Amino acid sequence: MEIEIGRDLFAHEAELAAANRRLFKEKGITALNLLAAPGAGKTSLIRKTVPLLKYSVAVIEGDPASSVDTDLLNSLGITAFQINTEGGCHLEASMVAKALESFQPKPGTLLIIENVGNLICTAAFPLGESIRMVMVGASEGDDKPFKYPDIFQGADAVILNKIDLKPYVDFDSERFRRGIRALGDQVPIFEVSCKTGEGLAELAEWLEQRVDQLWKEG
Ligand SMILES: Nc1nc2c(ncn2[C@@H]2O[C@H](COP(=O)(O)OP(=O)(O)OP(=O)(O)O)[C@@H](O)[C@H]2O)c(=O)[nH]1
Ligand SMILES: [Mg+2]
Repeated sequence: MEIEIGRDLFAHEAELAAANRRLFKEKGITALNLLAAPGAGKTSLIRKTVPLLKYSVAVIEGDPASSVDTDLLNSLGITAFQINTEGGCHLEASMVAKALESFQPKPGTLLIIENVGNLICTAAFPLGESIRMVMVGASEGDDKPFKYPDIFQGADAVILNKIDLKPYVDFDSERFRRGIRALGDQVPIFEVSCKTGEGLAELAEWLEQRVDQLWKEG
């Protein structure tokens, strides 16, 4: 019986995600779901990468509480809207749809959705995004792909952040890459540092090409 309930829940979430996909299309928005553990550097990535992009960007920030990240981004001139999950460990498609009733990015916008910091629950709740990026901070350890495989499934890009810390935290990039490759696909892996800026230009270039391709595909 419990399995049935779980199935119904995930089928329902998949329907809501599909409805969001239609909504994004109607509004002319490309949505990107940014997934990572707390403190991996999601907001840092947004603030450092957005100025490198040719697209108009808007951000939805998902956090259990506070508007810290949204306030920071808005203060930097990056349009951001806060969703508080009131303690919830992930964003849901319905929360994003509701946010878009009051937050109206203009057509042609790349909408970056910073999900709640979490490597487990966020994997199970699609938001209707067409780009899914998963980020790990080097200080979290090179074993994350082995321990949290679900979050990496279906990712369009994997980002290893905080590479400036690699020597101090004994992070083995080869082991990390083996873990990703063991999941069976050839997803691009970008090594970056939001502190030094290393690798961000390559990531921004890849993202622009991906968005261009999605626009062409309609
Ligand atoms: N050394 C180093 N520190 C970084 C890097 N990127 C981010 N940080 C620091 O890591 C901390 C967390 O960064 P955030 O960007 O707030 O991380 P987040 O994933 O948005 O965190 P939550 O929204 O709380 O889940 C901050 O103190 C950043 O300055 C990096 O590349 N290198
Ligand atoms: Mg953040």
